[in-house]
Amino acid sequence: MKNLILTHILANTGKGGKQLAVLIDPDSISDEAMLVNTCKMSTAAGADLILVGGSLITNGFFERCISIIKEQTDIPVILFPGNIMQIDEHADSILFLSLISGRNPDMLIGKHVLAAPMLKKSQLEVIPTGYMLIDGGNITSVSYMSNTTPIPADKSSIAACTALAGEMLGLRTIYMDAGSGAKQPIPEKLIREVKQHISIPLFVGGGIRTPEAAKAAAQAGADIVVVGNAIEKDPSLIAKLVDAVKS
Ligand code: 1GP
Repeated sequence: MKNLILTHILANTGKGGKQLAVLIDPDSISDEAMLVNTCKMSTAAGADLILVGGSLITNGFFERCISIIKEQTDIPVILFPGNIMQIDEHADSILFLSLISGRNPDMLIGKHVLAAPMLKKSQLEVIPTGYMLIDGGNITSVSYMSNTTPIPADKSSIAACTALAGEMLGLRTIYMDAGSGAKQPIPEKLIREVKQHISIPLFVGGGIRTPEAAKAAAQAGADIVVVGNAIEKDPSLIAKLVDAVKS
């Protein structure tokens, strides 16, 4: 299986480079023009990655969403699936998420057994990822839908040991998420402690709404800062977020 995107992420992380990932939730796209605009803005701003996924897709726009993104931009498209229905081989790769902050066996391995044969047949690059939910001050869709309890935001050592165990199990990246629309983004102290314990790339997202918050996450140790909601509301923010993360 090709490893182009992970290799690129590792090369960047190895040099201390920071990346911005634009998260597109197909369920939040009200019209195709809006999606085309987000792709154009992402390309012009130099965003590094586009993640596609959501807790629930009710508008049937998943496959079409990916094909529009692929038509509009050369930025790598990574699936960030909320469930096993969100697999489309027109994307470039998939974060194969094991929800290691939770104790729901279905999210740790169960869904993966169902998805594995589909992924094996596809051309998608599979990136094994330890997915960790951190409490962002409100109950988010992902915590409700996954039936798991997030790690408390002031328990940095639990987060650090969880990420370390994920790396020891062979996972290739860690994604720490306060959940889409979190009241509070993940505290810098927690990001810093997790980063000190692992050597694999670290995605951080959830509740990041401003260039300042994106910069703070990157400086604390996030290798890839993920922003969704704020960009949906104002795509012109992408350029400022890219500048902030890379500055
Ligand atoms: C959610 O980490 C992502 O899974 C992004 O969150 O939509 O709050 O930016 P936001």
